[in-house]
Amino acid sequence: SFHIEDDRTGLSSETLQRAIADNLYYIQGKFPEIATLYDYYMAVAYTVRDRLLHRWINTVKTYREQDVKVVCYLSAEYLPGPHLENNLVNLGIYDQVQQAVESSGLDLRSILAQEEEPGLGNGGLGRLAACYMDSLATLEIPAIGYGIRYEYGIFDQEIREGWQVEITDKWLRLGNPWEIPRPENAVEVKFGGYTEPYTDDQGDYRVRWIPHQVVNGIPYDTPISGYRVNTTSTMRLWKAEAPESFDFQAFNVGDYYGAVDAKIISENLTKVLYPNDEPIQGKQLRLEQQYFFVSCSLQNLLKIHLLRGDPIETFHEKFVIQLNDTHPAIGVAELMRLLVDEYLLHWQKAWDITQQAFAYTNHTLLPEALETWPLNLFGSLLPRHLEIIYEINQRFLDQVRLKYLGNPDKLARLSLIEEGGSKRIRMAHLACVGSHAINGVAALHTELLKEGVLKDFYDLWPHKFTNITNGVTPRRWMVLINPRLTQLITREIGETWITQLEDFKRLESLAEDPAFRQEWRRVKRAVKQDLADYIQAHQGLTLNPDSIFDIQAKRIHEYKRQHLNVLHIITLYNRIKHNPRLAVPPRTFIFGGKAAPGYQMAKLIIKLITSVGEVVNHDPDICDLIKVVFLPDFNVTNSQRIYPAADLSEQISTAGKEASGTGNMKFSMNGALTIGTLDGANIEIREAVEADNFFLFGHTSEDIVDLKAQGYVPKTFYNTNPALKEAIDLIASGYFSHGNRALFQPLVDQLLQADPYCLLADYQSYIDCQDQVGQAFQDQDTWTKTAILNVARIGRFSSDRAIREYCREIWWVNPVSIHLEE
Ligand code: DL6
Repeated sequence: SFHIEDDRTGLSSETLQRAIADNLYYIQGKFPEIATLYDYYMAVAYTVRDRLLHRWINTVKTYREQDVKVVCYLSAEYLPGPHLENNLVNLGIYDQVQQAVESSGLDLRSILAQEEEPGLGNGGLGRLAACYMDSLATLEIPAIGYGIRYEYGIFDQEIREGWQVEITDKWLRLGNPWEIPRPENAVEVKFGGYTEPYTDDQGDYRVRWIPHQVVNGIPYDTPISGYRVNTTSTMRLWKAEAPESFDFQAFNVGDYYGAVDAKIISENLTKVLYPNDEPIQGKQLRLEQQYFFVSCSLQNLLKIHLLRGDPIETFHEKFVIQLNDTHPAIGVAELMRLLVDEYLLHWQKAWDITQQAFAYTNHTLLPEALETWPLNLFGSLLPRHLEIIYEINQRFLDQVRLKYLGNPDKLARLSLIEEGGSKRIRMAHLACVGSHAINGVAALHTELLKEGVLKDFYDLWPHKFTNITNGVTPRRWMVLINPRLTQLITREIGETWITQLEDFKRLESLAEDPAFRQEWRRVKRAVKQDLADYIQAHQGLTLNPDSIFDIQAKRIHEYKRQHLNVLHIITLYNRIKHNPRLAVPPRTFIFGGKAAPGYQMAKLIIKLITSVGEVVNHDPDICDLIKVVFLPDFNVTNSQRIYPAADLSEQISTAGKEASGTGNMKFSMNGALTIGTLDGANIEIREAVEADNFFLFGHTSEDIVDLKAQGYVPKTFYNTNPALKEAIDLIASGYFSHGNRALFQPLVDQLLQADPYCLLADYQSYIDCQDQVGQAFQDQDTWTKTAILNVARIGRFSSDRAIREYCREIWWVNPVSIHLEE
C-alpha cells in the first residue's frame, strides 16, 4: 500500500533531505545561502536525533511498563567520541544520509568533521564506559549510564617547540544537539554542615543532616543507540547549579552579590574534568564532584523505582549499580543514608539492599593510584557519610574479628580507615565491603588483585571475585573507522560478525588465500596512505606508506614506557649512522598521547620524542629510513585515523602494571601485529592469536618482582650493554637538545639510578624482538597472513562478550526487545 513517510521518522534519502532542510530552517534559523557547514552539521544531527528519539521514547516506555531490571553504570568519565557517524552506522542510514546530503550539494565527510567530541574522560576507563554503553544497547539490556556533564572536558593538546601545551576544551561553545536538559528532574545535593540525632514517631533513633550548602543537579540526557535494534539507552550526565530558592531567598536575603557568588561556587562543581588518570590526592572539589553525581544518580534511581510503584525494599531486584573504579564508591554510603535517613529503613535491611545492588570494577594495580580521602576533609564535607562509614566499618570489623581471632594486623589492613599519621578513608575498601561482586579487567590483573592490593578481601570473600576481561565495540572500532576492511571482510564472511565478533573465525581459512591476502594488503596500504595524507596536511611531514607504521598511542606514563620505544629508535639511528649501508626496512614511528599537566616526567618524555624526531627526520645519513611523528591531541576522533593504519601495535608496559589495555584490542582488530609484554590483556590476546603471531619480549610480572627483590641495579645493564649505553649517552650528551645537557638529565638520572619500570632490564629483549619485527616485515605475504590470523582470532575482545559476562555473572539481567509504536 502507499505510505507517506513521516518527516521525523522516515529513513529514505528523500525524507531525510526534506527533514534536513526543515531543521536548517527551523532549528538553526538559516537558509542555504548563509548556512555554514556547522549549521548543516546541526541540521543533520537534529534529523538523526529525531529518529533516535522515537526509539528512545519507546525504550523508556517499555522499561516503565514492564518493570524490568536495569543496569546503572556509575562512571565519573565517558569518552563516547563523535555521536553523529556512530548513530548513522547503528541506525543503518549512513548511505541514505550521504545521498540526502549530496543531493543538497554537500559532502557528508566534511559535515561529520564539524562535530566536537565530548572529551569527558582521560583514557581507557572513560572509553571503556562508552564501549559498554554501546554493547548494552546493542544487546538490548536495559541500562542507564550516569556521569558528570563537565563544562570543560580533557584539555586539547598542542605541541609547541616540542612541548605539550594544554588548551581548555570548550566543547559546548557551539551547542550540543545530542543532549536534552531535564530541569524538571533536578535534585538537591547537600554538602557540609552537621548532623543531629532525634527520635521519630515510632520512638526509633534517627539522624538528620543539616547541610551548610545545597547544590542542584540538572540531568542532561543523551540517547545511546544500539546497532540495528530499537533499544536506545540513556546516558544521563549531571550539571551543578545553584538552587535559586536556597541562595536567593532564604540564604542570602538582601545580599545580591553574595547570592551571585554562591551561584558561581555551585556551578564550579561540574566545571572541569581533572585531567589525571590517577587520583588527585586531597582535592576537595574532586570529592565534591564524586559525591554530587553519585547522590544525584541514586536519588534519581530511587525516584524511578517508586514511580514504577515498587516498594523500596525491592530496589536491588530492579537495579544493579556498577561502580566504574572507586570514583563513585561513595555511593555505598549514600545509598545507606538515603535508605536509612530518608526512607527510614532499618540498618540491616538497608545494608542487604545496598550490598546486593552494588558491584565494583577495579581498573588499576598501581598502589599509588588507590583512592583515599583525608578523614578531616571527608568529615567536613560529608559529616553524615563519615558516621555511616564508621558504622559500616564497625559492623564489618566485628565480623572479621570472629574469623581472624587475635589478628589485629588483619583488622588494621581490612579497615575502611587507614590509621597512622593522618587518618584516611579507603575508597576501594568501601567498594569491596559494599558490593556483592568485585572484578578486575583482565585475567592477570584479577589474579594480581587477589594476591596484592585486595588480598585480604579475597581471603575473606573469595566468591565475590571474578574476572571480566575488557572488550571494545566493533561498531566504532571497525565498522565506523575502517570501512575498507569492513567491506572486504563482509564480502567474504557476511555481516554477522558485527554483533558476533567470534564469526571472524571464518577469516581463518582465507589467510591461506594469496588473492585475499593481496586485497588485504591493498586495503592496509590505502588506509596508511590516508593517515600519511592527514599528517602531510597537518604537520607537513611526508611519510612513506610502504614503511612499517609502528605506533604507540595512549596516555603518556612511565609505566607504559614510551621512552623504551625511543631507546629503540635511537638504537636504530645509531646503527644506521655507524653503517649507512645497513639494510633495514624503513619505519615510521608514530606516537600519540596526552600527559597529565602536573606530571613533569611524562611531559619530558613528549619533549624527548619530538626532539629525537627533529634530529632523526632531518639527518641526511638516515635517508628517510626512520621517521618519528608525534601526533598531537590524541582523542577518540584522532585515534580513529590511527588504529586502522598501524602495522605494529606497541603494548610495552612493564609487566604487572597495565590493568588491561583496550587500545591493544583496537589495533589488533584492525590488523596490526602486536609487540608486547606479558601484561594486562596482552596475555589473552597472545593466547587467542597464538604465540607465533605475536611479538613477545620482556620480563614477566613475576620476574619483575624477583628482580626488584634482589635489588635491581639498572646501571649494571647500562655498563654491560654498549648499544644501550650509547643510546642513553646520546640523550645525556645534548645531541637531541641543541647541546643542552641539562634538559633530559632528570629522565636519564631516573633511568640510571632508579628505573622503577625496568626499561633497562627489558631493553635487549625489546631490541631483539624489534629486529625480528623488521625481518618479518620484509616478507609481506607472511606478514599479511599473520595479520589476517590476528583479526580472525580477536573475536573474544568485543565488548559484547564482556557485557554478556557481566550480565550473566554479576548483574543477572536479561535483554528486553523494543517494538516501535507507529
Ligand atoms: O579498564 C579500562 C582501563 C584499562 O584498560 C587500563 O589498563 C587501565 O590503566 C585503565 N585505568 C585507569 C585508571 N583510572 N582510574 N582509576 O584509567 O582502565
